[in-house]
Amino acid sequence: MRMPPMGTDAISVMEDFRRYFGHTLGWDKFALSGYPVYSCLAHTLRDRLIERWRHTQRAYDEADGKQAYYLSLEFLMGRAMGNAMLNLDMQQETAEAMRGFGVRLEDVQEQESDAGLGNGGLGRLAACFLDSCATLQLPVTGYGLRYEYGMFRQRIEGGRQVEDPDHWLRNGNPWEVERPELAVRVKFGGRTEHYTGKSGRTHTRWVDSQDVMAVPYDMPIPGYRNGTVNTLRLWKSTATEEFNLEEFNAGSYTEAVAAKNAAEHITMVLYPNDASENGKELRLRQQYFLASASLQDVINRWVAKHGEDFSQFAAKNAFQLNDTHPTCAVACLMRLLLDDYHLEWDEAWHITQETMAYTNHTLLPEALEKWSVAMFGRLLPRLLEIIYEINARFLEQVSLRWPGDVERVRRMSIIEEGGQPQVRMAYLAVVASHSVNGVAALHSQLLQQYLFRDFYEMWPRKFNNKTNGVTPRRWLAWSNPELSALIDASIGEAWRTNLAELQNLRKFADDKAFRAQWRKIKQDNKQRLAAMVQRDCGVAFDPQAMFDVQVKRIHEYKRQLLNVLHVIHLYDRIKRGDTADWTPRCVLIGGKAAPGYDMAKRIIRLVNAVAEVINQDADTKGLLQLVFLPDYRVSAMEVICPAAELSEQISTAGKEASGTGNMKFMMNGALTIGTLDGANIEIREEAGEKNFFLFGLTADQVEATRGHYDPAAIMAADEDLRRVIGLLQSHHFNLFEPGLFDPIVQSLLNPHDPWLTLADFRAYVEAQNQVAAAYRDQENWTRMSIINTATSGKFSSDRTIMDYNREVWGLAAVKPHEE
Ligand code: 26Q
Repeated sequence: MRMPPMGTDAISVMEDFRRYFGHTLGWDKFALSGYPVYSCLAHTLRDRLIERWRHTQRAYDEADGKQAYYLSLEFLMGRAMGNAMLNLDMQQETAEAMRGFGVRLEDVQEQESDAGLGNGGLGRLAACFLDSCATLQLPVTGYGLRYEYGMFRQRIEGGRQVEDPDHWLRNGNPWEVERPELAVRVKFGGRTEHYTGKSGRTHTRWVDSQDVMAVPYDMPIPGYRNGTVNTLRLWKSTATEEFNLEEFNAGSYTEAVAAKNAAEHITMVLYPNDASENGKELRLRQQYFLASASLQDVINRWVAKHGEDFSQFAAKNAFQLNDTHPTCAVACLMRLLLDDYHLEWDEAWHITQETMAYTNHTLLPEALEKWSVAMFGRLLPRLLEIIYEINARFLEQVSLRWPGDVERVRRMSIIEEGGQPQVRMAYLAVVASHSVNGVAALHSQLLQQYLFRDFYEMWPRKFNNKTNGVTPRRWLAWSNPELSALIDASIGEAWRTNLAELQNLRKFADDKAFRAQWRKIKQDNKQRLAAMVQRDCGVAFDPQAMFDVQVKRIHEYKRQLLNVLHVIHLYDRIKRGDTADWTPRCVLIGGKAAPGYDMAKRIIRLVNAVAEVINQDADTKGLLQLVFLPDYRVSAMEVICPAAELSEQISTAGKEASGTGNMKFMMNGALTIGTLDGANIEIREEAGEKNFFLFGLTADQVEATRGHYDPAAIMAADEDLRRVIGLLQSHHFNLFEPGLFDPIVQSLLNPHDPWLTLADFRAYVEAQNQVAAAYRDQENWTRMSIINTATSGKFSSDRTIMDYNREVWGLAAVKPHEE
């Protein structure tokens, strides 16, 4: 069907909006506010996306080139409306149209709830990657789960984190399109049996299974002003039709309803842990459900187009595993090729290895996924058989290469033997993939040195690095419109799709008038953040003070505690009257704690307790403020990162795989105080060491310190630290609940503290003193700020995706054509 292209001008927007308002959605004029307006505008914009979506998918189909699939249990998309307007280049027109109805566009956008289908870095990385793939016009599809409940909403009550369910779909989701006709069936439980096929060959089939349906919901992923719209396909679980019928006919009404319930449970809720909480059966169900549905979807399309000839499959398909979470995909693909299409093992294995690639996001041992063989076998009997076969063939290779080295074979086995044998998902991913990467240079190197040492020895060429990046569209163009306009006026607009162009800003660092404009914009952004802090914390931040920010998941390795110790030290200095040449600071800490992570929750209580004492003490006035900002999420970061002046990236060296918040802050002109960890190292390389506040042990020093770490000796040598710990021990911040923070103090003083927090205290305080001194010279600070933005080009996710594409996927870009 031929259709004229839809207008993107204000008049067209108004017409469509009016039509949606009056007819389709059936609201009357008294409702010209709030959610109805949002919904109608969303539909109006969505129509423009869907048109481009059709053209893009048609072009991909006709090009018949290789396609890639990004498999991830998390996509932390945030809001879609602003992104749609930005990428369609319809911001001005839409704002004008809304003004025509007497509505403020900003208010409309506030109606959208974040799509919070992720925990943190790994989920947001997936979202940035989709934006870059669409912008680079690469045929990449995201596959994930459509959780009914995303990341919980965080409230603070009496200083404590309270979790509220995030029922983000309550009002419907205008950004998704249900595709019931593409539903697939996913098997659970049952058993396997062998049978002889027509050709006389023996095959295996998975029988007596309890099946669940996977229904896809597609979300459009627009590229930046290029006509491309890619797809994020999210699966929802539902009960199978005939299973229902059978049960109902047998008269077991309640059993049928219960079965339906169990099926729908699978995609009910996102697990809110960004590490650990291993071994939960529902989590394995989720992982397998995603893998199975996505692979069937790809294979169904393949067979529809090419028949059962898989000889070109590996040349035309690539799967990227976002950590081990979707690693069942390896066994799912093998099963489909072996059992459903009767390929020989070697051919199926070749295809699997050629198509699978694995990205690791953590070295923390508690985050490495293992599944009990017993549970795995009960839930996924056929997959376990396949994994055993993969392992047997793999271990044979190991013993051929290292004859007699039984210890090595034991170490490298995908199955960890013992009382309760376990499937090691990371090893399965490494064995089955042709590419294994870490997410920053240091992290990739540590993977080769420690976690995957044996595997690196066996297959050095499999291992590579892909330093993370973030999309400059959302994290600069959208979040910081004023700064973007200044950059456009100075160096043109090309930076939006070629971030290296920001280099051209360097020369403006020495331009006094430019610096004044730069400062003015930061000031405006600080006002905006101050308003949010006022609304959400009831604290009036002084916009003249330095904005010092640490937002990320709460975890001991990220060392929010080190930040708090420094704040307490500043407070102590104020109380002692040691305030000569003081640099006023507003410290903001935000982030969610996994609901079962006791220490993280206690750290939140500490931040709030310290904040309460500091903010109400008259002596700190104009010198120091501290808040814990509740419900840190994507849309909050859009306000926070343009306003930050100091970015806290203070993890124990070797523990933060990359970090990506650090990149958003840098792009927006914040200076970093950080350890030599993750991408901080590369940020410092790009910015230059003079424009980065470095402190702390290196990853090597951290490892060398273990075993003879002596916090008592550090205390003995440091009067400031003794005073800070003394304040904590004397219950200065918890007079009404003595003992509350004792576990925190104990962990800091423990010689086995894995995070070596006190080891870095002195160096951190000294680096903070340098920060304070540097801030007093506003001209030079602004210079450094400009240089940070100017040198942030490397940290565009466009660069990361070009690296993946060049070295792992090998896709050709495809331009959509008009009908
Ligand atoms: C595992 C088992 C059971 C339930 C949940 C999980 C789980 C879920 C999410 C484990 C880990 C995650 C997320 C990890 C994560 O976000 N890692 C971060 O990834 C970023 C992108 O590469 C890096 O920048 C960060 O350094 C890394 O911490």
